Amino acid sequence: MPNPLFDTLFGQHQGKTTSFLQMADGSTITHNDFLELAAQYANLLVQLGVQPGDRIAVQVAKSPQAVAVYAACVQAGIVFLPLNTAYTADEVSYFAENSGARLILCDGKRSEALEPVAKACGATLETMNADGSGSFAMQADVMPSRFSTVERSKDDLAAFLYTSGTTGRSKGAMLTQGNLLSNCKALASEWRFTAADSLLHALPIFHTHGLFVATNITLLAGGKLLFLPKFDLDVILDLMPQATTMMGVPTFYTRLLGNERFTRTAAQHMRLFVSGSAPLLAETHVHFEERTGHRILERYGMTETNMNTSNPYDGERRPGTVGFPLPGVEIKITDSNTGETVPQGEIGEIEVRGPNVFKGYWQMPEKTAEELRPNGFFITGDLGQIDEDGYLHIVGRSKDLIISGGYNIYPKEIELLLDEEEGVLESAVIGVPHPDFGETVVGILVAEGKADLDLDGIKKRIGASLARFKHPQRLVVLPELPRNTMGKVQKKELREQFKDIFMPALSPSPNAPLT
Ligand code: MCA
Ligand code: AMP
Repeated sequence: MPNPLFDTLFGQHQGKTTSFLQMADGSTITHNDFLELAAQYANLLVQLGVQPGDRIAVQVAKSPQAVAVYAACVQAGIVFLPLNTAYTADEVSYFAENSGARLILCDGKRSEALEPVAKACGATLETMNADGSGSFAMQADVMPSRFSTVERSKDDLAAFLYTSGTTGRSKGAMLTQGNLLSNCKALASEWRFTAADSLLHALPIFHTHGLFVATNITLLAGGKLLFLPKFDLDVILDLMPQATTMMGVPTFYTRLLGNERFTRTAAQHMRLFVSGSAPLLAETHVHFEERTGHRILERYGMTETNMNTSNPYDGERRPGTVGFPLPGVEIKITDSNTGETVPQGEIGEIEVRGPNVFKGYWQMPEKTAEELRPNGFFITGDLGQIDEDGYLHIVGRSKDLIISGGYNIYPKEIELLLDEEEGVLESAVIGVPHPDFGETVVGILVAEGKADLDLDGIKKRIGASLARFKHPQRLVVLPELPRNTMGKVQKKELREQFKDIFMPALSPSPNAPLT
């Protein structure tokens, strides 16, 4: 049965004994062994009552088995919904309930916390531990290692990825087979991926970057992933001699530059370093070239659109820019009030159209209509400018978003929790520069009357329902928030006021109490 995504990424490797995944200890899994495991999983999913079009919520550690769950979903026509392992039970509860997940797959250590979540939304709960073991593997073990691929078309849904919103409510971005396939085809070709490539893979696989970019491209090209559970500088440097390419968020590259083992010789044989998910400072780009002779290739994407633009493989990779639209993708810069294209060189809202652009937000037609125009252009919430040579520069964001180490954090979600705290009149959450994560979270509080705020207590209480990476690194009390004449909080002023608190040159101890 035709299933474009499965056939192109996975089916083409049936019977091949070439290695697909290589672990840090040198052990490998061949394409065929991987596909047999995925087929067992697909058989099990069907037996568990999961049908084509159903969603399964997957919050498991990065492992070959976790990738096989993704492959099984594609083969069985099930919508794959990966979740950050840092999410709390409260957060998972929202995603499971909102998506109507039929099954929740989680680490055994989390099953007690997630059992009530599964029960509340009528989902089955199965476990998959970091080593692949658990109730799912146990049942899959006796399943046939062949599965009759479920027919799908390119317009069928393949995955849901939740992205937070300015209102604080996460939205399920519906991605079709065609979205994922068109994008990885464009990228593999632009970045010249072949079966000879070995990609150093230290990104998480619950986001677009690690899954739909790094993994899909490698599958398409028939190459190998040097598959690491997480970013560990020493392991990366140990394995680099075996790699040809690497993809990472800017934090990966600043951390590499901070290590003296990362030399020109260490990187000499590499073919390509790609950066994305957050702005790569032009300064990092320049230091990287000085150290290694390589120019990092920066690209720009979003959960809703996959990748939109890329610096050229052969031409000039221009620091501080995200390059040109990918083949088949259109970019325009518009006036946010009128929606009209602005004159070349001017700053405006970045809009994107192409086969990469998602189908809409799950069960949120109004939100979809706000961001996806009837003519197919998606309003990204990023502000940009196209220079005279056609390179896109991202100059800011019209959406209130913080990107910390490549993870997106929407201030509203944290502000809603802070505002509920006793003694807090109002709050504003901002992102400030951070030497390792690029940006980090600071919460500004205004107390009610003369209330004496217990900042440690507040941190602890709001932390209980927020993933660790969203926790404010600092809470600060101000007598009032700056507002404009319309009464709107001026976050720009706050960002300016606190811009140096974590930057080493001006604040030697980022943990020093703020007065
Ligand atoms: C970990 N921590 C963080 C972050 N990561 N805090 C803020 N921001 C983060 N990004 C916290 C942990 O909770 C922990 O806190 C402490 O830092 C150390 O944790 P550890 O696991 O050791 O962290 P790490 O391994 O050093 O992780 C940093 C990292 C990681 C390698 C930068 O965050 C990472 O892999 N980021 C990549 C994210 C990504 O793939 N983004 C792509 C999104 P404590 O010690 O206090 O408990 S896709 C996307 O954006 C679009 C589509 C695109 O264009 O790609
Ligand atoms: P996400 O919601 O995780 O899909 O994050 C998408 C956002 O990450 C974009 O809207 C941009 O704001 C940001 N982003 C991704 N790549 C880049 C880049 N190369 N430079 C600057 N921002 C980026």
